Amino acid sequence: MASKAFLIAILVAMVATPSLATDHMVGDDAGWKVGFNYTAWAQGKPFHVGDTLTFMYQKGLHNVLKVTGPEFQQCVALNTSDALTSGNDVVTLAKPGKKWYICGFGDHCSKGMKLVINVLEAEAPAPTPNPTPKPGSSSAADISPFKSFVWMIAALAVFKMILA
Ligand SMILES: *[C@@H]1O[C@H](CO)[C@@H](O)[C@H](O)[C@H]1NC(C)=O
Ligand SMILES: *[C@@H]1O[C@H](CO)[C@@H](O)[C@H](O)[C@H]1NC(C)=O
Ligand SMILES: [Cu+2]
Repeated sequence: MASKAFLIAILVAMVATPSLATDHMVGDDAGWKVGFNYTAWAQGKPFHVGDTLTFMYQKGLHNVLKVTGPEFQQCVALNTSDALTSGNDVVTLAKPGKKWYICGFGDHCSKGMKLVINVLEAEAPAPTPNPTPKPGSSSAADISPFKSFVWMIAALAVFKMILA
């Protein structure tokens, strides 16, 4: 019974489109520091629900505060109780919309340690690339042979379990 449930779970997992979550290393190699332009860094990068932001910095020299838009504009954080301070802070983007982050140390925010991003809905499955369809080819060509194969094996396994 348990293995049957397990196989069904595998099937469900295969049907559910895997989400392609991305980890965004804030500032790339520069990390989280003063004098870096995080607006320019974020420009043109798509951020989606389920993605993560990683803030890398030397612990004790900076932090990461999630703030509101007005706080971001003024470089103040009214509520610092949720400050991230590990130096390797991973933030999961849980909801769509604008998110603002600043560093709460000294004047670091006004010296560039401020990041605003716009989080989009979870990424839709990438469309199957189909660059050069052969004229007259059937629509079955749209299904990847590997996927069909995996499906067949899984269906056979489940069938065998049910009969057993
Ligand atoms: C940061 O980059 C953005 C976008 O390229 C630009 O508009 C802005 O002026 C820059 N800020 C600073 C402080 O250089
Ligand atoms: C600060 O944020 C924490 C966590 O989000 C919240 O529980 C707390 O009530 C907030 N405090 C104030 C003064 O807003
Ligand atoms: Cu700082």
